[in-house]
Amino acid sequence: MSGGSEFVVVANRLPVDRGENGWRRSPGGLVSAIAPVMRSRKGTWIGWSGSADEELDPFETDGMHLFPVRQSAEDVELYYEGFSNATLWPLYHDVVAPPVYDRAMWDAYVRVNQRFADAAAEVAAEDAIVWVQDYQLQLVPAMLRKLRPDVRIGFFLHIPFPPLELFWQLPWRRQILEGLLGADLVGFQLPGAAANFVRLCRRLVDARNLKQDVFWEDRLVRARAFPISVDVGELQDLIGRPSVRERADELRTDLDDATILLGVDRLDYTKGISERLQAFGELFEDGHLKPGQAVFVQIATPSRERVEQYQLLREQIEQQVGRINGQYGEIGYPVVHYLHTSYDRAELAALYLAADVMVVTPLRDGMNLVAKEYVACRSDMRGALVLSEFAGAAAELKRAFQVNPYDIDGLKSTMLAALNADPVDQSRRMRSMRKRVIDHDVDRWAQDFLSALEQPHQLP
Ligand code: GDG
Repeated sequence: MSGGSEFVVVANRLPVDRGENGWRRSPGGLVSAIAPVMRSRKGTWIGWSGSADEELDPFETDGMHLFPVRQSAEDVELYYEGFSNATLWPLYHDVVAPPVYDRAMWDAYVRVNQRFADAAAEVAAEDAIVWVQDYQLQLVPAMLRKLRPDVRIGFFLHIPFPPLELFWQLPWRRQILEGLLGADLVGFQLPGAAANFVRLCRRLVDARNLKQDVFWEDRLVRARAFPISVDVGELQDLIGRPSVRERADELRTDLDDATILLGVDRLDYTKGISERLQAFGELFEDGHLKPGQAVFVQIATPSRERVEQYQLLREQIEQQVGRINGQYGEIGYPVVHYLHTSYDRAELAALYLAADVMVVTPLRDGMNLVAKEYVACRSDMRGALVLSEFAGAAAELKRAFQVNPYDIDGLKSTMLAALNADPVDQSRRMRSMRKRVIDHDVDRWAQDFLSALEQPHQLP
């Protein structure tokens, strides 16, 4: 049985959100990079609508065919909040929080992955290209291959792939690995992640390999790095708008022309928010900064609010912000502005334009698009980027002020260096980082992945 789509994307979420006037395309680079390919190739996007227990027929929006996959409230709890976000997410991010290993969560993960694979098998045309996204769907490649050996399957992991020594903890390590090996091409953010995967294939399932090509069940599975990027065109359009520039000026005025340090993150324990606030507070304690002279704006977008670790993190960060402001702020001059909310893209662009120092200090991050967005927005060649060595983006943004986020003294001295960088140094660094981001935007990422997937590859 085959369907009519030559090109199929399978992702946990559909690329749309429900607005007041119906469905709207979700913001973000992945959707805008893939949308043109979807249109030109009669593509279908398979995913969940975001509401539990919702039965939706396939529909069309913004020139894309969408094929909703249902999830019950129990699936959301066990497969999404559970196995995806309480097991895999911390395990793949250097176990910065302890992963939960729960058999009922695993059973739900298998069940929901099968549902996605069945949907892909139903909609894919003969010899179609199917592109599966991310850690929630690692079993889909092998499940789909079993149903539809004719299709070409690509998989891209947006988060890090851990070293063997950590992956080994997973009670279902073999099943996950064999799930991924169902793909023809497995894409990672960094070459190191691809190397971790290949090493694991050798050790766990005795697969032979030639460099990054793995031989598995009479097939060739290629592991490669494709660092994801941002939609430079969209950001350039935003910063060109007079309203965005006016808003950036207004933000600076509202903050009394203090030096602005900015953090923009989902409220997630991998993002190193607490470490950076600790370091910033100590700069006041040590007398390097004075209230009114510098201010930290931390946007913390609500995320995974039903997962316990995230609830604890929120309490911890909010207490910390209160403590820092109580200790170092003055009337009219809080030192940290903490905003637990999400903004539209125009407001984010205005914040990027207003920020003197962008502080991106994850403890581990697959890539980190915020760092690249900041660089893409600074066509004025001003501003400085403090960037964790543990963000995938550090491999490309070599001229950022790089830092080990676990080292609080290092964070302090690096923030100070970024704050005090002279304009010539800032502009040299920014020019070099911008070249990289502009030459390697998200369109190029999607094209590179898809052309590698479509390349003929046979066993030697
Ligand atoms: C995963 C990986 C990898 C944030 N706040 C708002 C908002 N954002 C946007 C940012 C950025 C995106 O969300 C966040 O992307 P990141 O890459 O920083 O982080 P994750 O969400 O953890 O993403 C990561 C990425 O996948 C892609 O492969 O880079 O390593 O963890 O675009 O601008 N957008 C809006 N309002 C907000 O308040 N509209």
